[in-house]
Amino acid sequence: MRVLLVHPSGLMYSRIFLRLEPLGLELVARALQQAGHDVRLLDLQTRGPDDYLRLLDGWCPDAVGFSLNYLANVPEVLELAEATKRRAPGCFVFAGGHSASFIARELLAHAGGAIDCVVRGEGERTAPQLLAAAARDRSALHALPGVSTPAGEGPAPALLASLDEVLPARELLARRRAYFIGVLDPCASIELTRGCPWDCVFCSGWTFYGRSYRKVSPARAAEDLASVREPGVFIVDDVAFVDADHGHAVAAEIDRRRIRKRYYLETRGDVLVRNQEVFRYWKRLGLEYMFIGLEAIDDADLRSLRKRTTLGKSFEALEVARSLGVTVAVNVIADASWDERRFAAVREWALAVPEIVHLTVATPYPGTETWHTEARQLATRDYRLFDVQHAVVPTRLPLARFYEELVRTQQVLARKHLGWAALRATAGISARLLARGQTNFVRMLWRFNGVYDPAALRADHAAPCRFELRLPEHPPLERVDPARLYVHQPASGAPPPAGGG
Ligand code: B12
Ligand code: SF4
Repeated sequence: MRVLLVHPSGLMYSRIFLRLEPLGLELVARALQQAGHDVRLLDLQTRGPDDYLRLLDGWCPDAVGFSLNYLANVPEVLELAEATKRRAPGCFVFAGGHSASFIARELLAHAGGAIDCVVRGEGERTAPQLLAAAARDRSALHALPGVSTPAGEGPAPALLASLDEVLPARELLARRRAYFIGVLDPCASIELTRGCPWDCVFCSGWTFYGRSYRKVSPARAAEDLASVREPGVFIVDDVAFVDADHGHAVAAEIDRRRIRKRYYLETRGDVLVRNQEVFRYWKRLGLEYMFIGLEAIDDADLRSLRKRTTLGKSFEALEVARSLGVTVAVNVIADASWDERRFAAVREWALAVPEIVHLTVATPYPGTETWHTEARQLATRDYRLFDVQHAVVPTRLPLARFYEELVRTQQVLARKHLGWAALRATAGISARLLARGQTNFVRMLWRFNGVYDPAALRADHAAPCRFELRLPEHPPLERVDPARLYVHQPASGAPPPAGGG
């Protein structure tokens, strides 16, 4: 079959700080190639909808698969699916990815026949099975594990036994130089582990994989990395180096093969404190940027998010990170209940620390516990606003005022590391990048005010809305049974220990 895989356009956040390759889709692409399909990949983060329609009309794929990791991309994918069926009624349209997996049934209902089926969970095994079955008979697809169609839902998909079997089809992506994060420009992505053993209430990273945690073998990780041409590498793991021995083994393999890259990774503060040595090793290998999910700057908030760590541990982590000499970015989650004083306190704190501080807005998502405890209070159900930059639950401050405070705070934080100050601090790097024709980083330094604008954020709430998120079918719950949220059911019922108290 001719199969076209499509990643939707980038969200607000990625218009400034970064744009990264769709690694999940590249893995699905390789698995489909291994099953004998002719596969093309189109990334609408770097291309326009016209490019999609041209490819659809010109190449005439037998099947089109959309990646839907982000809830905010749902309306775009629904409209592309509708356009696909209008132009090519026989084309088999399917969708998969993180968010699609949690809202499979409602996605199919919105699509009204424009999406033939949704793949829940990992796509490497299910997508080839699905297309093989679709080539024979499209009427019984809903019996397959991890597949939902308007006719019904197959059982929960099994987790892949090994992450080593499929390497990403990176060569299928044109415009690879468009992918970057900060000064890592251009930048590729790599996965060393999959899943997370913690269980924060606002996060669906752990419920997707049934709170499992799996590792790529060091040999496979190094082989993948050796094939990467970009000098920068984004490690997509939810929490890097939870298992220090694995982190060491991968580093040793990379070291042995003399692979030299510059890395960005995300981790938890308590993991960094506990496993300092492995981070030091990676620093020697080229670790430059680290994102630590701080989420809150007071202990009561950390407890309510079930972060299973303390503020003391977070601050200790910042000390460790500083001692390593890597650039650190942290995230704080702004709650709808915040007033002017709270925003001011965050600004004050953020200006006092040397780290880059990001501020996102607390957002209940399908697949999270907060979705089942708080979704009923939503102020909007417009998918496009579920991007952690908009307030989707009622704010204590009037909404316009909330956005003014939010953007003011973000501006203060951004001024620390964007604009002239950053250009001065990174003058050498900027000049080298420009000389190589890499302009993503330098352009990023100027984009902030064009993208973050309180009036525009407010106006987004008034935009006509065709597709609305469905609420849970039950009243808000006091407690949620996590297993009911899982996309993949882990082999053994018991989750691995998360540690960190
Ligand atoms: C890396 C990452 C990013 C990268 C994006 C890279 C990219 N271009 O895709 C960056 C840093 C840019 C990013 C940004 C954001 N992210 Co992000 N991100 C992740 C993260 C940590 C890992 C994703 C990943 O690459 N995994 C590895 C690959 C192999 O897995 P995968 O993509 O899921 O693909 C597998 C399956 O999903 C499936 N699959 C995927 N696509 C398809 C398509 C088909 C057809 C099929 C059959 C199967 C299939 O098969 C793949 C192989 O098994 C996830 C958390 C997570 N654990 O998933 C959050 C996550 C997806 N991000 C999230 C959020 C909120 C954001 C932001 C909105 C945050 C912000 N601060 O503004 C932005 C929005 C960016 C945008 N879209 O423009 C949320 C999504 C919430 C939601 N429900 O919408 C997640 C779940 C984090 C969380 N714990 O809450 N993110
Ligand atoms: S530690 Fe990070 S990835 Fe894991 S559950 Fe908490 S927020 Fe999600």
